[in-house]
Amino acid sequence: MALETTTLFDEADALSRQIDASPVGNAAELEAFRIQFLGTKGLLKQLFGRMGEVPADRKREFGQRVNAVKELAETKFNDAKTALEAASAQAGPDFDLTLPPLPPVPGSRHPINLVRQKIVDTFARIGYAVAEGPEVEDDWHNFTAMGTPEDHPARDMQDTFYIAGHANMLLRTHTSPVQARVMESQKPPIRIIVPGRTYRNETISARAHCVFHQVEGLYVDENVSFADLKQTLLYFAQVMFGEKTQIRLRPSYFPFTEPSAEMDVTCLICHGEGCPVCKHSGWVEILGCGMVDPQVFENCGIDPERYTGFAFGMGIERIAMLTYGVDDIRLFTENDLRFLEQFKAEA
Ligand code: 2U9
Repeated sequence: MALETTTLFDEADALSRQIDASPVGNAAELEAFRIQFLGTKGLLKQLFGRMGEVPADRKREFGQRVNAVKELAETKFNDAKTALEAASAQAGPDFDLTLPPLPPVPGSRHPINLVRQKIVDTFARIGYAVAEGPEVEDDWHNFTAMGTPEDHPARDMQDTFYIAGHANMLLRTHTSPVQARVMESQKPPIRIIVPGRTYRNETISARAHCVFHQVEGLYVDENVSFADLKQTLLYFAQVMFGEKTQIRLRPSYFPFTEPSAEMDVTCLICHGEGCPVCKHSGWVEILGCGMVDPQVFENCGIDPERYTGFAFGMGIERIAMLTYGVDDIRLFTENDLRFLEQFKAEA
């Protein structure tokens, strides 16, 4: 009897070690553990069932020992169950393949694209055709034909991206070479609007970027005058920014136009009242323009004795910033959805 009692106590100890060693790392192991140790026919129940074999004076001690082993099993079971539930909650619920799909998230047009389209549409209404050309240009079309001589500082490596290993090839610094190419291949009248990406070796900041967008325009025919230029740009400003918009032209200089001017419009934000955007002047600069220099016509095979023309150019980013009140040009290239989604209603 004494020997058997020792064996039952030893069995309780062995069961405790077995519980310790049993794996409960996943749902299947946990369920097997429950059945083996805690189930109605489990090892703990079986050991309790042998109480009859324990002498009366040690029954209490044996009951306490088996209860301690049972507690060990229950604690291990409950801890593992909690841990598994937490892990599966983190992994998310299983997919229910019968659920209908989430509605598609509609995209939106980029603000640069919206402004470009509005400019192009405005000129299309008065007979301008869109012209496009290569972003990798030769220095003849980008600089020489446009009146920028070989020793001009704009040609410096610091201002222009040259194509390594290809002498005289560069990333266009403006869209003007497209107009030069059109004039080489077409006879006047020419009425074109030229949107496109341009490159300048600028240090990137809130105000400047090395990749930006321009729209330029060119009108060549007999008897084109500065008055035509002014009236065309007034029409443009009033369609683009509202019919009450006023314009003013200030004398300026460009290598490809003579005379040249910069055009201001009444401030898009305060409409002339004065605000930080227009620095309280009531006016904001929107574009450059002028009468095409006769030398540029000559360079592109157009007879300057017979034809005159005007041209203008504007930065799309600048107009988008003024229109939407954007204060950092880098937002246009960062593709942050929180920024881009604001233009959804416009698309
Ligand atoms: C040809 C002849 C003349 C295009 C012109 C400007 C004035 C101008 C700037 C505006 C802001 C460039 O993006 S910007 O920095 N452009 O001020 N552009 S006249 O003149 C031409 C173009 C082609 C054959």
